[in-house]
Amino acid sequence: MAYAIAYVIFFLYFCSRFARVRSLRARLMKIKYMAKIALITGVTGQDGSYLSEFLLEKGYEVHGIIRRSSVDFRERIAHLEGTPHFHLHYADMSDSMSLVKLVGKVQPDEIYNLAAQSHVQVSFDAPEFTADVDAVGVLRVLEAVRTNHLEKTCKIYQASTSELYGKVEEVPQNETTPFHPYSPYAVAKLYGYWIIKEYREAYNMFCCSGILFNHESERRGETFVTRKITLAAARIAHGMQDCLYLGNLDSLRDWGYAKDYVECMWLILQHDTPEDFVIATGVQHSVREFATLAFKHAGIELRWEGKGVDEKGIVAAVTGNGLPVTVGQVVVAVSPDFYRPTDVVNLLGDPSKAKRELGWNPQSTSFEELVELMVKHDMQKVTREHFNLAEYLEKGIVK
Ligand code: NAP
Ligand code: F7E
Repeated sequence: MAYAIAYVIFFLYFCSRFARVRSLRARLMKIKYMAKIALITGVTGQDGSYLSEFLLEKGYEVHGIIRRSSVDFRERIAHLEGTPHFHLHYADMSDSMSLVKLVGKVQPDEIYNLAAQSHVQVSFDAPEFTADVDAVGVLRVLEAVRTNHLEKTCKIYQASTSELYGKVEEVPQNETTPFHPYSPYAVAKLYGYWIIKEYREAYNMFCCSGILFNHESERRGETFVTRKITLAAARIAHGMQDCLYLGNLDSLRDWGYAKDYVECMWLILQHDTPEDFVIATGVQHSVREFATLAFKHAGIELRWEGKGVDEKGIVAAVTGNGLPVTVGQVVVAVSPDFYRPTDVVNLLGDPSKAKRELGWNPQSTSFEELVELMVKHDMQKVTREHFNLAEYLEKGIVK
C-alpha cells in the first residue's frame, strides 16, 4: 500500500513538473511567436545598420531590403548576416511589385522607411532618380501596406529631414517652422513628408515622420562632409594624402550621433499617437569648426587664413608624434567643385518635443565626443587602406 501511495505521489509530482516545463515552453514559444516583426528599407545604410542592431537587441525579428549590386559586400551589416532573426530580401524602392510582394510575405508590425538617395549634392546631378526613390518610393511603401490590408496593424516610420527647412525661415527650427526646401533632395523628401501626413489623416494609418537633423558616425558615407574630413585628417596624419578640398566652410549644422538617433525612430512608433518629431541636439557648429577639431584629434592644430574660395587651413602646430606634416603647410583648401547650386547654411534643431514626449536625451553624445570617436576610428581604418579614394577626393571626382 505504501508503495502504491508513493508511486501515485511520484506520478503526480512528475506530471506537475512536466506540465510546468510544458507551460514554460509554451510561454517561450508564445514570446517567440509574439516577437514583433520590423521591415527596414535602407538596411545597408548608416542608420539601417544601427537600427537593425537596436531592434535585434529588443527581440525583434528584423527584415531588411537589399538591392542587387555588382559588389556583394555589405560592409555595415556584414556582422549581422547569418545571425538568427535577421533576414535580407531583394527589393527596390522604384519597383512597386517587389514592395507589395515583400510586405505581404513579411507581414511587418513596423516599417522603417530609411531607403533614399540621401546625398544632397548628388540630387542636383540625378534629380529624377532622387524623386523616384525619395518621393514616390514613400507612396509605394504606403500602398504596399494598404494592398496587403495591413493599414490597421502596421506602423510606418518615415525618414524625414531637416533639409525640409532649407532656406530657413526661423532659427532654431521646430515642428511648426515653415518648410522651404532648397535642393531636389529636399523637394522629394517634402513629398514624402506630406504623403505620410495625408495617409495618416485619410486612412487613419499610424505613420509618422522623424524630422532628423544631420547625424554622423564611424559608418557615415565617405562623401558626407564630416566623414570626408575625419578620413582626410587621418590620411594626412599618415602621409597618405596632402590636402583636403572642401566647399562651403561657413555652413552651420546641428550634428548628432547616429547611434543615439535610431532609438528615436523606435520611440516615435511606440508613442500613443502618430505624430511627427524634430530630432536634433540643439547645438550648432560650422564645417570649419568640425575640421579644426577633427585635425586636432589627428595631432594637427590648424589656423585659418583667407576668405571664400581663397581660404586655407594651415598647420599651426604638430602635436602628434612623428607626423609627416610641417608647420605652415596647407592641409585644407576650398574647391568650388563642392559648392552647391543652392546650399542650406543655417540648421539648428529644437528637440524640446522629443525630449518632453518621448523622454529622449538629445545630447547623450556631445559634438566633441562625436568628432573624437570618428577620428579615432578613421586613424585605425586608413592604416588598412589599399585603394586610392583619397586621390579621387583631392581631384574632386567624388563629391
Ligand atoms: P545612407 O547611408 O545613404 O543609406 C541609404 C540607404 O538607402 C542604403 O541602404 C541604400 O542602399 C538604400 N537605397 C537607396 N536607393 C534605394 C533603392 N532604390 N531601393 C532600395 N534601397 C535603396 O543614408 P542614412 O544616412 O542611413 O540615412 C537614412 C535615411 O534618413 C535616408 O532616407 C536619409 O535621406 C534620411 N536622413 C538622413 C540624415 C542623416 O544625417 N544621416 C538626416 C535626415 C534624414 P545601397 O546600400 O544599396 O545603396
Ligand atoms: O553637407 C557643406 C555642404 O553633405 C553638410 C544628408 O544625410 O544631412 C545630410 O545632408 C554641409 C553642406 O550633408 C563639403 O555644402 C562643405 O552645407 O555632409 P553634407 P547635408 O547636405 O547636410 C541631411 C539632414 C540629410 O537629410 C541628407 O540625407 O557641408 N560642405 N564642403 C560639404 N559637403 C560635402 N558633402 N562635401 C564637401 O566637400
